[in-house]
Amino acid sequence: MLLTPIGATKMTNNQNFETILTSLNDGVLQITLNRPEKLNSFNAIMRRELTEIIDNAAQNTDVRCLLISAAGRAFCAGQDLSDRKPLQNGEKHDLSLSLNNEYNPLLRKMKALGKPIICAVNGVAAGAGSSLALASDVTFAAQSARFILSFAKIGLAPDCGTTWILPRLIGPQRAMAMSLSGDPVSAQDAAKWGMIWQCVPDEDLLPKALDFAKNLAKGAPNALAAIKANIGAAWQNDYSSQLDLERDTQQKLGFTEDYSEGVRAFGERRPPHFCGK
Ligand code: LHQ
Repeated sequence: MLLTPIGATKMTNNQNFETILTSLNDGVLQITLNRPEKLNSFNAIMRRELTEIIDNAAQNTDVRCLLISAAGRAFCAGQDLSDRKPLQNGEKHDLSLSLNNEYNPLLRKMKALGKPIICAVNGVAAGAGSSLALASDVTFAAQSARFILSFAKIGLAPDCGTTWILPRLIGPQRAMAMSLSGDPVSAQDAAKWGMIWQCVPDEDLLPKALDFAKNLAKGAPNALAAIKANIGAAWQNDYSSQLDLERDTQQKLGFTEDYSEGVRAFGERRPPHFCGK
């Protein structure tokens, strides 16, 4: 599926990113992986730039929601394997270095970011490309997209958080079969299994994902941050701790201006205007 990012004419690359396009409209920071000739595979520059974009988004109160997608026919083919050829002296790469120094910090930052990250998977998502989609908070995929845990095909095991997230989303049996075989899973199956939020017709992907993101951008930022944190925490907490966490969260949110505004707007039968306080 060939995609032109929505609002491509408005895309600003004022930070001079080499591998990623960004634009900020209506509170939505649209992030477009832009190495289509390499199927948007991750090289060191793209890892660094994506991390910088997440860092900047954390600081920028104009950014209320993020939307990650990609240019061209693929979403992301994972690690750029041309960077992984044996070194000239015949030595092998220590793969823990890029995981420890680049991928893992990026993924931790995505999870820690107090703003929702929407992902629109426009084509194949392989290896770390699948992991990126899974690490997002809400993932849409085009009907023609597929997810491939291609790690085993090149003699590796899934990384970038996949072995943690995937069994929790789709159960250990499906996660195991996907990981061992490296067989592609269609967007339709991914949606049926709960690996992603929705599979949509190719031409609807960006409009639907953007609509969803724009709606979230109008939401109460503290509430959205709390929802993201609490659903994330639920995977580790027991029931009783989660009840305590919900109580503490609701206490904090109950003191916000946005909660007062939400209740007032409900009474006045008008949309709320949330300010993030
Ligand atoms: C590529 C790539 C690619 C470079 C297609 N790199 N060029 C983390 C940390 C540390 C270490 C290691 O790994 C990781 C995590 C990982 O992500 S490991 C997994 C790495 N990714 C893969 O193994 C996927 C490799 N690619 C594929 O299996 C296929 O290309 C897919 C299924 C993605 C797409 O298949 P097709 O649609 O048939 O396209 P293609 O294979 O013909 O590729 C098109 C071009 O893109 C081709 O280049 P060319 O110059 O011949 O047109 C490929 O060489 C290039 N490409 N993936 N990862």
